[in-house]
Amino acid sequence: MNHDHMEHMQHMHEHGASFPFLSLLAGFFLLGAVYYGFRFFNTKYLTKVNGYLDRENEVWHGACMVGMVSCLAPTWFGIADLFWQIAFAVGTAWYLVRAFTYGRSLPYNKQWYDFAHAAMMFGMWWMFAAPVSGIVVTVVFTAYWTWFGSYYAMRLYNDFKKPHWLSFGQDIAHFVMAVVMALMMVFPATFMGHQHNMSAMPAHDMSEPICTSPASAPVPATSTDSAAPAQDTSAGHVHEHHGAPAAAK
Ligand SMILES: [Cu+2]
Repeated sequence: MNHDHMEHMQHMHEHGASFPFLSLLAGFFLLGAVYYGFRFFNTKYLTKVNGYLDRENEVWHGACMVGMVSCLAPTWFGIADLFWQIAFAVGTAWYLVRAFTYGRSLPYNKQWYDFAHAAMMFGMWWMFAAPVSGIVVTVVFTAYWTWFGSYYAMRLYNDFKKPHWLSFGQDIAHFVMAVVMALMMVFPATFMGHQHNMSAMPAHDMSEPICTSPASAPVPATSTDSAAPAQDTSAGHVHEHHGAPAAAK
């Protein structure tokens, strides 16, 4: 087996394995968006089950779900990064204001819920903006998402005692989001695989946002999933970019 062939197999493997993984995750969050859409519109049902209505919660949770889809499968909707940067900045501010004002007088609410959601919005904003980077950022966000995920793992466990699809839906949505976010912080390159040729950037530039739409970050033709097999037929020079960072961009 020659070197070129091995590289070819590696190439095929990347496109065969990473693409469905990210798409499946995106599909999950798309379901989450549908779920929060349902919650938003079925006000009577929600009031009956929960005993209260909080439509801004449904809006912002839905935004998080669509934002996750945009991050994992940027071509599905083609929403610009700038949109999410603005939306999640507003969301962060929204929950901070809420935490200190009217959120405190909502009988079903707790102040720490609003802080947790402000941090959730901030985490989403970070995915699309990533103004600075470094080990401290990684550790802080990973710690936050691990705490967030653990809390919802506990709630999922409790869901089995008194099952209801509404509470299960919100708990699984939060839990999976926390797990994916924590993994994104630790393995950013894995989650950029859909848009970038992973092996072309072994030392991923940490200052680059993990979530970038195709519009704001045009990718080289060799990185598109559908075009890949056709380019693998020549004598082997097509793969030079794998080991040569200078040729990658
Ligand atoms: Cu929430």
